[in-house]
Amino acid sequence: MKILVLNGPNLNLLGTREPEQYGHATLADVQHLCELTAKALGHEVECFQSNHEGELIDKIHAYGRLHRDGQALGAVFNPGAFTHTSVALHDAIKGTGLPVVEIHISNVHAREAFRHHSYVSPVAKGVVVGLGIQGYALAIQGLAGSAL
Ligand code: CA2
Repeated sequence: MKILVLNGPNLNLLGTREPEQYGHATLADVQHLCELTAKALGHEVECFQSNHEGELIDKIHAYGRLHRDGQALGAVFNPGAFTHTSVALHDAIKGTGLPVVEIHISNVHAREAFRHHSYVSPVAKGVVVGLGIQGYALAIQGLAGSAL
């Protein structure tokens, strides 16, 4: 089955700045970790990153159709700063019924107050926060386990 690993705005900068917040790993390292994790569970990942809200919504719609047709388990989604602003992403996840595990590399609850609210969490199956890029692997395991 396919699993979408979806990353939102500025996550293409991983590993280039703010290592105290996000570590030294790059988005390519995240992709490699996700591919290995999914393969060990008998699944395959597609990794997609965009800085544009509409492109993230289009990808959620596409995977909503794949999920409905029995070809995708769901998505692991780090919406970046759109987490805290996007009713449109909330509606896309709710409207498609795509199972989504939300993941944040940093512990958003230990940071600024504006990062404490997520529009995605109420429509996510689960949330992984503050465990670094290892959180992506845990989110994949959670998604795969909850589909059993
Ligand atoms: O902790 C996370 O994973 C976040 O989703 C990351 C977002 C932030 O807005 C959320 O509140 C929490 C920011 C992603 C930007 O990533 C960068 C990485 C390196 C350098 C600059 C930005």
